[in-house]
Amino acid sequence: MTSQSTPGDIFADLLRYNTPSALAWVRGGEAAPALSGLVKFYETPYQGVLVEAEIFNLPNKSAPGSSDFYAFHIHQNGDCSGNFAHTGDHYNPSGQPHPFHAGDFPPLLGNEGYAWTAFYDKRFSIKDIAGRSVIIHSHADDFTSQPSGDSGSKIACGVIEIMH
Ligand SMILES: [Cu+2]
Ligand SMILES: [Zn+2]
Repeated sequence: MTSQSTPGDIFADLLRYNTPSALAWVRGGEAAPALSGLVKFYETPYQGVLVEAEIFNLPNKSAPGSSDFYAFHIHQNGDCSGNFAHTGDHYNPSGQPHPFHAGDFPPLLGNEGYAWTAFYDKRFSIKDIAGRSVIIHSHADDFTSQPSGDSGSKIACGVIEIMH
């Protein structure tokens, strides 16, 4: 009997046995001081990058109107100072509209404040995103509105650091 590995099998092994090529420690700002988490970026045997995120203490799970989805992006600048006022626009090296920015991610899904996700992404390389920021927003991304999906304020930020 033979068994063939799918990309998903390879990705599961990467998450379990490998160290990421880059990571971002994410910290909440004024609106979500208890928020913390880690986003990891893995090289794959393919052209794209495997991204895994684990986030704790997302803030507005019981707020009226909250969908419990949180927009999740790479922003241009790796500067989380000033309650994230200096992170710039979505990472968008090819001048596309939202949600075709290279920095547009699938949203986080909160579960009583906890989110875990992993996805495969061919829109950037790890060297492209080094020194930029990962941002979590207060609301869902509508994947339509320009320039950033009408996703509310920036509630958390982390700078993407290459691991050596
Ligand atoms: Cu954003
Ligand atoms: Zn975007």
